[in-house]
Amino acid sequence: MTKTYDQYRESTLGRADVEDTPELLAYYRQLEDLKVGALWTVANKIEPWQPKSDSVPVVWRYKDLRETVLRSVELVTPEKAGRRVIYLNNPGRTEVSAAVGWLYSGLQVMHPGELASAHAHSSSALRFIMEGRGAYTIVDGHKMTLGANDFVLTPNGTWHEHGVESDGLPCIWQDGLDIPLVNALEAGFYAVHPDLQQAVGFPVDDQVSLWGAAGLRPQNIGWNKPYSPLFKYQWEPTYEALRRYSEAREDNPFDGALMHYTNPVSGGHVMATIGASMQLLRPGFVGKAHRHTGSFLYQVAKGKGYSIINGQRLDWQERDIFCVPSWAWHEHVNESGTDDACLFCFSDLPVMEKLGLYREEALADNDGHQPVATSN
Ligand code: 1HN
Repeated sequence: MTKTYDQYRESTLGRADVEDTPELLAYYRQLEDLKVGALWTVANKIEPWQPKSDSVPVVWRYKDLRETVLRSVELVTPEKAGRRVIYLNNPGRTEVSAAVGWLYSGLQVMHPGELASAHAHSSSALRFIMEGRGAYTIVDGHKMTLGANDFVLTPNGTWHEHGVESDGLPCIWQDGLDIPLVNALEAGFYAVHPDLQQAVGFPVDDQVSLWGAAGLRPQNIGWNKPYSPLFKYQWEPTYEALRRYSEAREDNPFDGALMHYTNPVSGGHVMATIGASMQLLRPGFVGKAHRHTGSFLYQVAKGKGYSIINGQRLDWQERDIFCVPSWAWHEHVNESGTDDACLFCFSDLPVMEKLGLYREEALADNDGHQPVATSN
């Protein structure tokens, strides 16, 4: 049987183990002058035995954030701010403004009658609607109306803008972007639309009309862009699909009933760099612990429960957001004995998969459950 990475880890054999001597220290200084370095001085750091995330597990509770986010309406306008957003700042990732790993997230608020102008960037983005009425997003001339728990794409390179109809209610949604990743790759471009606002060129919600019927593909309408033509995934059919799935199959031991939002043309992830899923934890579900590569940001679409992440218990309820850093042990529990819980999640899974970096492991000890070190 092959050894697990954990079993190899104890050995120092074959690892860099060079002690400093005055000659070596002088040599290192010479190397520095030449803008080079000796690999053995950094090898153990740059080649970790296994992923060691700088991100820490965090839960952002909506009851703590909501009022603060709403207060920004009194302080700045969307015109001045560009986007009126309070972003999630993981204490281990403040230098790159990431919520977890290479993913950015924030809460954006708009009042009825407000508009945020059109722009485009190399980052791919998504929105998950948290509350309000009358919100819309326009993506490359396609206008979409948005309600709570709807999920919308604004892929890499598309012109996009948002607003709330004058007869709506204040709206708050979660933005998710791959900005830290695109910046790390030094590949980011950004442009403001020359007219500040784009024209709506199609019937409202036309992409949903064309591409949103499960199992049906429109004749004579092509799509060859590297992201899903179905820009909006509505809550009701998503929840219905999850309920049917959970009636048709046993739970997955780690995730209950989990479905990926997909590109209806390819069957693959919705965008090249960001994937998303919704999972249903049936009443009383107690998941087992596993870990995998990739960074994951969850929003509680429905219900109440907790997750244990690297031994830390994080309690959550509807609208709370929490993160699972790469290679962190995690297990989810639905605390209700009567109601299901639903977790929306977005991640860099498409990147991990495409680059051949996805790896997954179940916790073998203790019947698959972590000891809980701290509660939060
Ligand atoms: C962006 O385009 C939006 O379109 C929100 O609403 C947040 C954060 C950084 C860069 C672009 C939006 C953003 C963003």
